[in-house]
Amino acid sequence: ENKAPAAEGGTAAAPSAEKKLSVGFSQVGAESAWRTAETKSIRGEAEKRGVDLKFADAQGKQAQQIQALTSFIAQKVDFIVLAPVVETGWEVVLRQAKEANIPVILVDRGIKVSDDSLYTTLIASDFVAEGRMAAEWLAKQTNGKANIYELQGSTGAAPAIDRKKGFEEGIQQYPEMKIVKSQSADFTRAKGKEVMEAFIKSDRDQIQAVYAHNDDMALGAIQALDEAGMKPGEQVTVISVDAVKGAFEAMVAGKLNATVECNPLMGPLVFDTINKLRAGEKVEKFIQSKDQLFEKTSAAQVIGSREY
Ligand code: GYE
Repeated sequence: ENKAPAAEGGTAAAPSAEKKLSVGFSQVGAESAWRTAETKSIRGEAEKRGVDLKFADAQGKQAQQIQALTSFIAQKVDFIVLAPVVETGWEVVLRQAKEANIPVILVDRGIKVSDDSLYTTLIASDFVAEGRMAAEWLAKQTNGKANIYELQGSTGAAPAIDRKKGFEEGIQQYPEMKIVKSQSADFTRAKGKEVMEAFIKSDRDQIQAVYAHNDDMALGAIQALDEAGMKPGEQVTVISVDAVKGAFEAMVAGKLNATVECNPLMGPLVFDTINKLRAGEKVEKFIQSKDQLFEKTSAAQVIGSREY
């Protein structure tokens, strides 16, 4: 059979114009300020680096994420970036990506799979650690005695599962810290207000502290507490996670007591990681973002430097 001349030491075909790196990004949705900050960071960085980014917003539905990944595979993208809305149900589509030799980079939320070769790396915070930080802060703030009302994130999502787990571990050693009621408010401000209104209706005089898995739900809860004349940030201690701008504004106003940062500005790290993989370098299976807790006492000095 006739071999290509290049294979016999002839002149290799002239290299075509450098093909643009193509990346398919399947995003959860636009449920919170944190989420839109993450989207902005990844899309902005792709723009800056001249990457052909195909973006798909799944409106919070896993079926739409799976559809997007199937389409990225058909388009033969070079890499897939996935922020998985829930932990389970990814085996089939990730196996298809693996068979198509398309590396998958998870951002922001982890997954449960039987074979972890189905994704290359996870770039995220440690949500269990965030839950523990929130619990330890609340224990100090309340001298280890509080009736806590918990607003959980989206059912089945890694941050909701792990922030609950870490918080429960953190309060275990304090017998007088109790989670009296706990319900999902799906990471949104509107649902956070709704669920808090229900808690107030049934348990008004018992509520001493609110633990929200993200700032958007905390801000909704604060609105409900305000409308019920319950002094959030003073009579009721409120702590949440994300550290978005709205949380700093609420802390400056004295209505939110503390928030644990979960950094969404992953754009540069995502594309640096892709470049390492393209250069054949090994990357860690879990690339962890560092988090820290902010309190209302320092919010006024810090708010000006916040990027999201
Ligand atoms: O805390 C919340 C968003 O997955 C870490 O999802 C993310 C969470 C974040 O809706 O605001």
